[in-house]
Amino acid sequence: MTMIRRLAKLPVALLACLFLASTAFAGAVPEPVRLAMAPAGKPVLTVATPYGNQQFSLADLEGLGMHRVTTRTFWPKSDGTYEGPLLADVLRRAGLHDVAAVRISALDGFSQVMPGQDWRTWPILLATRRDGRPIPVRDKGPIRVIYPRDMSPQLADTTYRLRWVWLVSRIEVVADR
Ligand SMILES: Nc1nc2c(c(=O)[nH]1)N[C@H]1C(S)=C(S)[C@@H](COP(=O)(O)O)O[C@H]1N2
Ligand SMILES: [Mo]
Repeated sequence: MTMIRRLAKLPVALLACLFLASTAFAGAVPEPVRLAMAPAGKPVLTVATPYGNQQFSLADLEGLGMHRVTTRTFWPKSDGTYEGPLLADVLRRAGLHDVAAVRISALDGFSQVMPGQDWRTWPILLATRRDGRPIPVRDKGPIRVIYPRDMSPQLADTTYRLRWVWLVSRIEVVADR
């Protein structure tokens, strides 16, 4: 009798697990989102290509199509919801989608090389907003690299941690090696 009762509870437990799994991953995969456009403004990002520099304002970046992701980061205060264009779309606009790697540099002099495999594998955001609002420089904006970390356990690897550049100001091609 107790055995039968226990068995009867199994589907309930399974459903509860499915429900928890679905909420845990809600928003973990970047999705297109519509937001009021940033006003036209000054360039905030330079993309250096073999054919010359391309400048992007926040409005230019957001005009490429906004995506939203909710994710953990490596820094508890940074966990949350971000919106911005896909890095892949920005690089495509600049003609750099297929290059081997880029160097992403920041206003504070920090920079990291990101291999092309990253933006060709993952929908990485060049976030211009957090919770729908522009990100102030003191909060690591106005542009910040956001990996969709909760999409895959692979992205929890510390290899990726340094590539979460904030205060992004410049992207350039790294010579194929
Ligand atoms: N612009 C910028 N981005 C940056 C950094 C930085 O100093 N400047 N630090 C990197 C490093 S070393 C890590 S671990 C993370 C977090 O740095 P934090 O521990 O100072 O928050 O972001 C990375 N992105
Ligand atoms: Mo760090």
